[in-house]
Amino acid sequence: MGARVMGILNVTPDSFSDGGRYLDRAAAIARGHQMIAEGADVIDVGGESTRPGAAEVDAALEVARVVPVVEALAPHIRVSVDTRKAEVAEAAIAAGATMVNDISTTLADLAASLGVGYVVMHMQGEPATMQEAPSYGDVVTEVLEFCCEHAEAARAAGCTEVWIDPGIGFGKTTAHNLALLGCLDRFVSSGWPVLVGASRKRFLGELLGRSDGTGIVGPSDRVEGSVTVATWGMAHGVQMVRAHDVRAAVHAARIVGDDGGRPPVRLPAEVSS
Ligand code: HH2
Repeated sequence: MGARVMGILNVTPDSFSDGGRYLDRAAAIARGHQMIAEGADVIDVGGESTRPGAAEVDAALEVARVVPVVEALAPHIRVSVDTRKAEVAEAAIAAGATMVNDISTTLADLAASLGVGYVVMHMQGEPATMQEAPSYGDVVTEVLEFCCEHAEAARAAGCTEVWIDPGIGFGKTTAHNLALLGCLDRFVSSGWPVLVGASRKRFLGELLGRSDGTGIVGPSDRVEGSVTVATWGMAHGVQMVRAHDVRAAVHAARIVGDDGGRPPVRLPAEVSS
């Protein structure tokens, strides 16, 4: 089976990759069913972009975007809600979501009291300004300590399912992202289940653009890079990847296999014999 895949479904006009594609409710629900068919384990429904520079969305608008989609998909698959707002998380849970993906690390008490899973993600600053001047002493140690402290606090608050996520691209330069990805085994060794979301992010466009001299490549040209990073993560024991391209991520998870792909990556019997 391998690592789990969390499919990304942004019901927003402005998300950096799928913005505007699923703002229409029917289109969002159809995409959700497509991701189910592609093998997603969880669908992460968001009603507010948190891309660099994004402004906050009013809670009522976010609820109106997210709730009907959660309601339609929750009978068919596990749904998580990607939000920073208690009001939105509560409404999504009432509609069937069983996980809170909280980039602001403020909703642990709520997740505990409603008995749902909780994701602790690291972010330096706020989306509106986080990419202006990200700065760390030792990025890996600082992000890992942040994740573990918040995960402990969430557990102390009563959460029984807590994930940690280094927050690729959230107040981080390309060098910071690469340092974190290079040390995922330290996150895995913490004992908390690790989620990584690098899908189609800008640093991939920078790395690809640099190598062929054409500048930063756009989100739709970052699919293979996303699968590469997801595979890397799974091979280092990451237990869930957040992905726009669900089919590709599911295939990667199947190839890497059950044991987190501890090297060497497993081979099917017929290939290894
Ligand atoms: N990345 C994004 C949003 N939510 N949650 C977790 N746990 N980890 C991530 O890396 C993460 C996240 C940003 O990606 P996306 O949802 O595609 O874009 P946008 O914020 O523009 O809607």
